[in-house]
Amino acid sequence: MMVYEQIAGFSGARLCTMGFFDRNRKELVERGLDPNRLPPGQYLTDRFPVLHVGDVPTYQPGEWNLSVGGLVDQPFTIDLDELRAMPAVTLTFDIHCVTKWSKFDTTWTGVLVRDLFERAGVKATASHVLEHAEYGYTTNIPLADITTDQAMVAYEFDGEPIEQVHGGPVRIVVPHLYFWKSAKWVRSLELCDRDVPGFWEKNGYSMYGDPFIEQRHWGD
Ligand SMILES: Nc1nc2c(c(=O)[nH]1)N[C@H]1C(S)=C(S)[C@@H](COP(=O)(O)O)O[C@H]1N2
Ligand SMILES: [Mo]
Repeated sequence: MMVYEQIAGFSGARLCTMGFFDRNRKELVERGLDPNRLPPGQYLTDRFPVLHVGDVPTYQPGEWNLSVGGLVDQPFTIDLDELRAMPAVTLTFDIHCVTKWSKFDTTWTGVLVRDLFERAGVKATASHVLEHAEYGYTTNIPLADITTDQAMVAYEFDGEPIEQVHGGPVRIVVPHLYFWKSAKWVRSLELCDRDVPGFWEKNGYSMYGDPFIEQRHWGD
């Protein structure tokens, strides 16, 4: 398995008696930021690390589409133009990767997942969602966590189309869970009546992934 990870500027070296993480947290306070925004065991970066398994898809935005299916009344498939025609939200939030970087105030534009689900008509038996992305990446999430007023199918970052390395043309963004729950290059959302482990979840990562209580692995 090939995991591509680019975390510039992080060496983990101890430059003084204080460890990297303590120093990073101290700098955050000095910058006037609320330290409670940084979950335990995380460090703040101003960069935007790129992290994924395998290759970056090479398709053109016109070739992309998204299916909503599984336990819904009206399964449908939507292309990028149709997605862009839906009511959009632009929201700013902090993101947290299980490899310990956090980034504050990232701004995304897209459609709330719950608006897509409303169109599909979620059956009463649905309790979880499996996000399916290009090349077979999957991640599982409770229905309630992907239908918040923040969870979105995003097509812009900082007012520009999402770069392909960051999941463009379209990715999921669910800010309150570790960022592996936010599938890049998302292609379908499957409503399920049980919690089915996705790619990292099968490999020992938490079924839920709350960064504020460090639910990194099974049993956390
Ligand atoms: N399709 C796909 N989505 C993915 C991943 C992946 O490997 N494949 N990695 C996840 C992980 S672990 C993280 S931290 C974020 C990274 O997003 P970024 O590269 O835009 O920072 O994407 C998530 N979504
Ligand atoms: Mo991650």
